[in-house]
Amino acid sequence: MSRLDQRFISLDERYGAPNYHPLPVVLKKGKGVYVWDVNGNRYFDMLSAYSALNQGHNHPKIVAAAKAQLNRLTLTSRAFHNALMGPLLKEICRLTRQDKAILMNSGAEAVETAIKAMRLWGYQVKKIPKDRAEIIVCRNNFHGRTTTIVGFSSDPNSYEGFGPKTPGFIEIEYGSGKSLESAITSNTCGFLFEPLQGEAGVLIPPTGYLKEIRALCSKHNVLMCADEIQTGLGRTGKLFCCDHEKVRPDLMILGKALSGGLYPISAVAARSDIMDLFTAGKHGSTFGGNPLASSIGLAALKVIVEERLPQKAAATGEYFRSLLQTLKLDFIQEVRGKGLLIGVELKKPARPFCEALAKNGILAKETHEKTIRFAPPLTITRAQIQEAFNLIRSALSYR
Ligand code: IF1
Repeated sequence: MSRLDQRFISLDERYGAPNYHPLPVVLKKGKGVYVWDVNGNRYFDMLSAYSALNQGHNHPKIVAAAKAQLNRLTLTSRAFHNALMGPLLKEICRLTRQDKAILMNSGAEAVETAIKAMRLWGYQVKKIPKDRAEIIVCRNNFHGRTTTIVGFSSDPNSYEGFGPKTPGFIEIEYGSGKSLESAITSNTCGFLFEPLQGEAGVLIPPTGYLKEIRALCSKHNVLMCADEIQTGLGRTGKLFCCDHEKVRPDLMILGKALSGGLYPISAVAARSDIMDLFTAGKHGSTFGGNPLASSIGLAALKVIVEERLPQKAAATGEYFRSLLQTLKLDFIQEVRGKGLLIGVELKKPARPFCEALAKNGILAKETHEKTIRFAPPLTITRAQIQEAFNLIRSALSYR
């Protein structure tokens, strides 16, 4: 670590809450799949801000849209209309094949929005008795950090010390249709799930699970709500992870790459009979749907579609996984993933390996102690994958 690094790290440690345990790398520039630290060293970004940078760092088209809008109008107030929110809502609806959408900022806010929508629908449409609505969630879920959301997390590190938990959430086993069906009651309004569990360690449910839960939700009049914040917008090799089984949820939650990493933008898209329940005053946000966010969101989606990023992720992801499978190292338990969301599960703690990777020019982060997650921008080329793999191989073999 250089003295320059140490200067910035000391400031973070002296003045910041210690709520992260970052690798000792201080970044100051990014372009495409690369980032540079304050000493001028170049790295492959294999985390992509947890999939917010599917389009790569500083994508020129998204940056241009943002710059143009910065000089025009950034924020109005939802008390008035603006000329950019509508086009973004329309594009989100077209891509998700949903009727209506609502714009928020962070992912957690969009999850909260979906929870409110499902409860409203439960009371007003399904006629669940007052304050009795239940939402089913999965063990090892990750949906964000608000008090309500951490209250239904099964990770003590997320919820311990933040009680009392918000009532009305029922936990089931992930990947089991049986577990879902046996938890449904007449008070169940919705089922909130990740089509692939990211934070839990890139856990892929059994084939047919998405179709099965779609059928169960329809059969029992329960809203199916997919959190595609991390898996959506191309990451897993389809535009949405639910597309792998041609399933359309009743509500879809988007975030992260909806802005290409420039700005926090999130959304919930759903059927109009659900979304129309949000009448005036029932929900809102100062910044949600503002002109700057809308212009960035439109440009970010355009890049995903025009550059065929889902198709690219499918092909380069398969190539990357096949290279990783050739690593014959006795401490590797499993290589798994979908598209460019890849987990390498080790038989021992992953942190020292992530530190070794960083020294070799690869930025990746451990998840759940023993899994290294590789999730580069979807713009990464085959040649870049090859180059990155060589660095990964030498870092892992050397340790
Ligand atoms: C952290 C993980 C990723 C998400 C899903 C909602 C949200 C997230 C499926 C909330 C956010 C983040 C947040 C970040 C770490 C990160 C993460 F490691 F925790 F699991 F991506 F892999 N639903 N995920 O993945 O979105 O409010 O943050 O915008 O909290 O440290 P947000």
